[in-house]
Amino acid sequence: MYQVIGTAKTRAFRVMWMLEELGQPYEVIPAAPRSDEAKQYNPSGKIPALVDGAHVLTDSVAIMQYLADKHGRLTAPAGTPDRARQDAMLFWLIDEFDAILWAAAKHSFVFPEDRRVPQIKDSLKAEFAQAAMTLSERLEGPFLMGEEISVPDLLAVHCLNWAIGAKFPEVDERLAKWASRLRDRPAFKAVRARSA
Ligand SMILES: N[C@@H](CCC(=O)N[C@@H](CS)C(=O)NCC(=O)O)C(=O)O
Repeated sequence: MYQVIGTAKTRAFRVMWMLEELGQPYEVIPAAPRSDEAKQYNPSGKIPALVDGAHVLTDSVAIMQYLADKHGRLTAPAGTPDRARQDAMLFWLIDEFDAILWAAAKHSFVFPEDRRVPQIKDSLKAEFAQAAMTLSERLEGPFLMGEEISVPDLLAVHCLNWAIGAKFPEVDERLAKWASRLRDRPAFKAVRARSA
């Protein structure tokens, strides 16, 4: 059985959501970031990690994509133009959503107080709002890549949830409705229920 290292309050949520979508059983080892337990799986202390048999894999997006590839769902096949477009969306979300939210977190509570620059947060919020607008304009079908749910949908919705928690600006109605449909999925709700 897969083991997910990390709690649902962190990026480990993404991995749990993917496993639920794939219908794969998993066990959660609720290690906190930077804890000794987390360091047993990833020397940097970062979570999530995934234990798959003899392998320990790290980075939430790499893990989601690995699982999608391995089980042949929620992804376009590797080596196709559709996959290149899906990967481009994934990397764009990492740059424009995840990295912005992470920078805000670092300047809110991750860095020691003397390294925080709280003034940067207004600029990060504006940048995020712009990216959310761009994403909304790109939404063409029920899912980010069209008719089928894929890895970028999970990453984007997790980031939007994170943004709400971090008190970032609200997104427009189109994006909010799309995110709310994703949150209605049984797999999303199963992670919430399991971690309640
Ligand atoms: N790119 C990595 C980032 C992992 C990450 O920074 N995780 C946070 C928790 S959500 C963490 O472990 N932070 C502790 C630290 O940065 O020292 C991923 O997506 O898994």
